Amino acid sequence: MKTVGVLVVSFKGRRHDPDEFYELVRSADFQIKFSCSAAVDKPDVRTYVRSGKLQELKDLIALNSLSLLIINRDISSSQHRNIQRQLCCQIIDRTGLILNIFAQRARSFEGRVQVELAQLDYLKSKLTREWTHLERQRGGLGLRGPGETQLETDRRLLGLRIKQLTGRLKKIKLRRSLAGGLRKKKGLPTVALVGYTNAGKSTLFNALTQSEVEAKDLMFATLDPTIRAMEIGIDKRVLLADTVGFIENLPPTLIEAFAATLEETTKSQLILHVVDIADPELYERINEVDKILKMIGADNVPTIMVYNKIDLLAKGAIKINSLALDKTVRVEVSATTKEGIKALKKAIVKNLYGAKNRITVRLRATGGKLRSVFYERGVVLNESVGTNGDIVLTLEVDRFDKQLMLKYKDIYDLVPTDELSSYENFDVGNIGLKN
Ligand SMILES: Nc1nc2c(ncn2[C@@H]2O[C@H](COP(=O)(O)OP(=O)(O)OP(=O)(O)O)[C@@H](O)[C@H]2O)c(=O)[nH]1
Ligand SMILES: [Mg+2]
Repeated sequence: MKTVGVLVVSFKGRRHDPDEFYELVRSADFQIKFSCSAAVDKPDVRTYVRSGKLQELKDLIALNSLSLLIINRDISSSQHRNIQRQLCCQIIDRTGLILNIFAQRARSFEGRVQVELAQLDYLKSKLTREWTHLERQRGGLGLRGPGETQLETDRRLLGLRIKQLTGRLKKIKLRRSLAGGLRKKKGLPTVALVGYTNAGKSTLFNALTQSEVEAKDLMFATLDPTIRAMEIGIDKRVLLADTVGFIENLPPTLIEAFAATLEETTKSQLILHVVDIADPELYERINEVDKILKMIGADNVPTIMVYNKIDLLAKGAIKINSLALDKTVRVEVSATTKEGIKALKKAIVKNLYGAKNRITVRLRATGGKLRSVFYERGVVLNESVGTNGDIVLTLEVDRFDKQLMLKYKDIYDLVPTDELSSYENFDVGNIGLKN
């Protein structure tokens, strides 16, 4: 484990809790030798903190004979360069730290490509005249184009690699969307676990699917999405996706690189937003996650708020029900003791499938396939033959069946029946009633 020094910068008049940052440092497998804090009005343009602070840092670094300092903020390339030069040690800023963790965690091919892409993007932003790392590489390769300066060469090489990786990601994404199409054909809806890092998504995933994916008291323990089937009631299976956790000010380069993975969330039929109920910054975290969901275009997916870790609350403590004012569906669970898991499954069923409605449809000549789909899904109550030889089916369908029916809306008619009330409930506009 490498030992490091950390610099915690806070802005005067604004509260800052460094715990999350320490957690990040620990999650990157670094051991903190010293932590030095600085309160500033605004960052110094050249060195982020004042020269007095830099001197203090220099002494601490020498005293502990360290070669790495981690800063809890993002700094510009020139600040990076200036601080590095003055302290004579390597500097990592917040985005660099998060990228570092992601690089350690990436297992799948896609994950590794995504992280490398984000790293290159980050490097590009830090690429300055002083950048020497790539220069050394180039020396051996002799790739400089005619009339190019070193900096131009480096930029060009980075650009090439970025282009190559982006192309690769596109291919992976295509494959993923094909797989997604296959899943849809099987008629299984997808439910995505989403939430702040360390909220307990993977533990909950294991509890819901009886699997054993890695769940750890580390930030960003999960990087690659995992999808498993989950039984939720008789004859009902859905696909559950465990996804990468979010964090405040998630570096944009990461969001971009992970867009394909995050699509799992955007395209899902239901989101389980997992929250650590024992987290003192609960509401800030919820807001942060909502913000990112919006950014990736998943804010319209129906959501259940899952308040996890209720075992950590003292018995009789005020739970979220009396605290939260929003109208969304809420369930309280403990992924470790499994309390509330049944209620959660019920909420999922209710949310995905909704109430059932009875409808009658008349299939046209081409409707044989749809008839077998109905039978496969077990929604047929009655079948008869209409006057002109059409097949007339009475069905009991839920919201998910209705979505499936949309696909076939050209090969059947809804038949008006006496049960007008259930007809109205059916939300016919949605599936294209022929009149
Ligand atoms: N007491 C208690 N601890 C829990 C519960 N659920 C999860 N944890 C713990 O919380 C920590 C984080 O759990 P994970 O399931 O890895 O969290 P995650 O949301 O998947 O985290 P990332 O993948 O890092 O985003 C682990 O140490 C779990 O054991 C719970 O219901 N009660
Ligand atoms: Mg996880």
